[in-house]
Amino acid sequence: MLWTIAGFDPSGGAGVLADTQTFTSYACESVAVATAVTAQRAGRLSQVVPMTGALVSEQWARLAEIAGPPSHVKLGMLATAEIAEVVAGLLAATPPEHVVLDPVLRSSAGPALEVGSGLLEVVRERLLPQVTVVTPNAEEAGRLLGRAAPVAVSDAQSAARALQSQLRTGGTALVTGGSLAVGTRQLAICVATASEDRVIRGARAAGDPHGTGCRFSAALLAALSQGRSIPDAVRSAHRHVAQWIRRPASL
Ligand code: PXL
Repeated sequence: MLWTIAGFDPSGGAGVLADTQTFTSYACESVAVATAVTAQRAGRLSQVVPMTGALVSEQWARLAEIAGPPSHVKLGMLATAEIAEVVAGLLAATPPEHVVLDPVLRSSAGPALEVGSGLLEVVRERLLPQVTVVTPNAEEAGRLLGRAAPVAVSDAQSAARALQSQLRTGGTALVTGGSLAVGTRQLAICVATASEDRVIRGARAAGDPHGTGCRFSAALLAALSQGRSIPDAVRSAHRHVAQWIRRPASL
């Protein structure tokens, strides 16, 4: 059973709907805890209303009563420092086998999702040490490290290495996203594991980035839950997202 803790995007482009769709396409069962309700469509996000920390905790508790504590968790938009604190406490109480963090700090659709003050600090101090895989894009990697967003692949690789040292022992940091282009047709996913640095290249699909980060990290968790190695899971998640970008869009 895979868990996603993330925001609700009614269009299903990003957030919990995107995550559960992705899990289903890997034939994984899943449940979802909503952290915020948004009003948006691709390209226009007009409102974000966060849940309370108490409501997030209640959702988690009811699920745990039927499913037991989670073994595989994906964290997406946590929306507020209060929610991130609650989630950090729940993870610490029963540490899951895998926690994949997609550190949503801002929406690609605009400033409406600029997150509550203090969230960055809670993510850095309370969540990163509990995470087994973190998947920032270049901008998020820069914010997490308090440095400029990496532009060159070599800078992204050193950012991944710096983040890896802050994760749960044995964790993996990936710096990913379409901004890390290699020529016009490929992109680089910079991977830092406990034992090595490597760049995995994938096809660069032209298209709307909305929801790609959510789907990448959800696919990664699904592939890891099926026992795949990190490089295999990364390639699989990349292919999954590239195919999704190329889909005939209806919304
Ligand atoms: O892609 C970032 C993101 C994550 N989660 C939710 C969102 C967005 C961007 O709009 O709405 C719920």
